[in-house]
Amino acid sequence: MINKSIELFERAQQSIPGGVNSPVRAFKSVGGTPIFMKSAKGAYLFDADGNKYIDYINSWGPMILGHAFEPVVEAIQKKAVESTSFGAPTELEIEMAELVKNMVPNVDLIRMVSSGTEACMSAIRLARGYTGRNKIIKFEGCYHGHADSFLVKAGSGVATFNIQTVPGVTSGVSQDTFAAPYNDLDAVKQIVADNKNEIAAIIIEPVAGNMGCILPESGFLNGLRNLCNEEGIVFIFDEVMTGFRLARGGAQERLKIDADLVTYGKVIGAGMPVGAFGGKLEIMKHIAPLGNVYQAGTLSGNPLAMIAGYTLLSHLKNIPSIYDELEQKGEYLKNQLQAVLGKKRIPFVINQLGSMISVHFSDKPVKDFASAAAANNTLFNKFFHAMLNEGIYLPPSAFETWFLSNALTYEDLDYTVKTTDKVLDTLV
Ligand code: KE4
Repeated sequence: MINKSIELFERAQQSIPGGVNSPVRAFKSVGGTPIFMKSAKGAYLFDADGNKYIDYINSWGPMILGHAFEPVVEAIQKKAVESTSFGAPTELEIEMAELVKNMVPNVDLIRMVSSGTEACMSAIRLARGYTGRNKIIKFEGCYHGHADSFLVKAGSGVATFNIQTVPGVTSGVSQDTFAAPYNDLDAVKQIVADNKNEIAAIIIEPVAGNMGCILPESGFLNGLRNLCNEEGIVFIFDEVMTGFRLARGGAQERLKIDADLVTYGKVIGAGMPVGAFGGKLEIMKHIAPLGNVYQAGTLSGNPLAMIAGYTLLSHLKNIPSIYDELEQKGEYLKNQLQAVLGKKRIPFVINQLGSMISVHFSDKPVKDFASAAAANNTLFNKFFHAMLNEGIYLPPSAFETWFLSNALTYEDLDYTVKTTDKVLDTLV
């Protein structure tokens, strides 16, 4: 029973576009009424009607240790009474930058912003300013936020709503963005060869999470790294999802590849608005006020956001067992789902790395946007609602990764697997 959500959704649409402040929350691709949440604690969400859900979205990534993690809540409460913003430098921002540098060794300088979009947008501008080149390469199905340059064959909500070209993005902007298939190194090499000395940056989700979870094939990222070295292209890892999640040092540590610039969001803010971009001094020294690549933000380094992120990152840094536990839970969920799905008469693929996982009803590997789009996503949409009705909150789109929090118990995981087994029998 979700009468309150239905009522709130009606009301919300009178004053908010589509009734939501971010399109992916609208359940447009899966259909039905978005669930309005009232509170959350640990691995569980509680909606406006009092229903409880096991959460596999975790605010699209930030809640890696679960909702309302006490140390973070207490830190915010304590900091709030000292003012919520100064618009002036603070020691806390230095401590936050030093903590990130300690966790991510190849970052010499890091700039805080207020969202992943801002981080990626700024990183691209910096790469263009540093190289003097205009063009960028991204990958079909990857999502780097809603800055104009990125809304070309993007993932997440752009893919979910099948928006081929986003109105308002001018041809002047989109002509400088090339999109190659994920895992297709030859396609990237061809674009670079056709645009010799014109490519400023290649930006990639090192493990993609915006077309479901899609892993880089062996040699792909190293091939891009070598290509960038040979061609003087800035290699940007968009770690808004993977940062501080796949390892303390994120995908760079996990996959043992150094990018030139790296962007962060989500976990770095513990659910408060924080993004960041950082990298080698050689490049970062071009950012204002050091250099002339202008980038700014009234609330960048905001004390509440900083203390939230600093508190969460400190836990992740100082309790290494967290990553082992997340690893084991991700593997366990994948193996158990594999076992129950394997007994069904439906083709499926499970992609998983650490605490990122997705299920695709596909009879072939899902290794790029085309194969993710070719899966039986109609079945996924029915699966989504069947799980939701049983109290399991999955991302409302086949073009999203699921995120595990370390607050999930093995009972939660077992219930998820048992419910998957049960609902699929009713759907196929
Ligand atoms: P934000 O501007 O939404 O903080 O971050 C943009 C962004 C950048 N890079 C990656 C890899 C991302 O996944 C995101 C945002 N992720 C989506 C979920 N697919 C955010 C959810 C939403 O749009 O509401």
